[in-house]
Amino acid sequence: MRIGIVCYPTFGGSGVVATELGMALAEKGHIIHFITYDRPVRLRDHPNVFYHEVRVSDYPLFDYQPYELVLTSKLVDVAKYEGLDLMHVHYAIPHASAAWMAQRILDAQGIRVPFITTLHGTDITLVGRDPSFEPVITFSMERSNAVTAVSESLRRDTYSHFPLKRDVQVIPNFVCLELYKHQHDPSLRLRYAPKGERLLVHVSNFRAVKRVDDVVGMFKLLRQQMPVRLLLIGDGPERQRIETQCRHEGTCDQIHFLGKMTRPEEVVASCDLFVLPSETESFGLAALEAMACGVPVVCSDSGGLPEVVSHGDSGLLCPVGDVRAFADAAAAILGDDARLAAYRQNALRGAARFDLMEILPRYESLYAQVLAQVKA
Ligand code: GMT
Repeated sequence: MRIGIVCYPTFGGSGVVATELGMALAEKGHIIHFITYDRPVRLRDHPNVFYHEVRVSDYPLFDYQPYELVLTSKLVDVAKYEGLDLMHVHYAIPHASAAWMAQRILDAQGIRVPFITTLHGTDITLVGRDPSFEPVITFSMERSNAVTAVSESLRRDTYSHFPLKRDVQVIPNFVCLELYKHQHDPSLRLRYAPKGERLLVHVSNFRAVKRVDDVVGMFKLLRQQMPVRLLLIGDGPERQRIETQCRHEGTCDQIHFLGKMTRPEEVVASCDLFVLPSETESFGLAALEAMACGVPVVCSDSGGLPEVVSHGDSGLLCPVGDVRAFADAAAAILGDDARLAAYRQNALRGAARFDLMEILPRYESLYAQVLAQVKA
């Protein structure tokens, strides 16, 4: 199949999932065209993969550049000249409405190209709910040839936040287990945990919804119980404030800010525990990636996280905002070598449920279904 993939090219989970899906489809022989405003961070060179940049001009009349329109035109262009069989857009805003408009334009020229919308999280739970977006999101979901959500929780949220009548199919996020290794890197341990301390790690885009303050809060409580160090990977709006606070408190030798990384799993694999105290998380791809490295997870019991992390098995779930519960949960996992080893094994086993090899055929069969409907 010739598939056009639209996504955000940044470090967010939706872009990562879209990119890894495209790479895996390319590996299976499909021809994949990525259409977005920058090269997706995880995109690797492959003979079956092509990247089309959506360039927005800076015409002085526009206070706000019309990205959605330029994206639509690019979609029409790629669909027409590369002979796309279908478009798969990740994150509803503004990709679903752009795909719908492209579809209408192509249709007027006698070219039928269906599109699938994959909902990822904040497009439904935070941004999409905003009344200034709602009518467009509802409409473009209704008009998509298929809609998928990355967890049961997100599917439920979609129906509770939007007056949607159509079906939404759950296809969970995945991880390519082959790409992950489970060994500690001795040099990394020496750098960040030189006295054999337990090593905690958090990866996010440092938005308020991630509650990075709680990571630091639970860490401060935990270090009263055992020698620990914390690695914070990623960057975003909250980082500066939290880093400044750590400098004032003199904890820079214990908390390390590593910034954005293209392959965070190379660091995560050397850590003992992944912490994700998010307010809400439709799935929690970062938690799954940690599990795929054999790292157990302490996370909030909100959104789709309980679908990914099994309480008392691959990690522990805590109430949102309860830093004491997070610290106690971390202590329970880290306090004993044998228990930590068991959690590590369970994390690996838990991640295997989301192996790419299991999930990829579900997307392929959805594509085939949609194409068959359009041809019928
Ligand atoms: O919040 C992020 O980390 C970015 C965001 C995105 O769309 O790029 O992530 C959402 O999609 C991910 C991939 O499906 C999910 O794993 C995240 O849980 C989800 N984030 C939230 O729901 C807050």
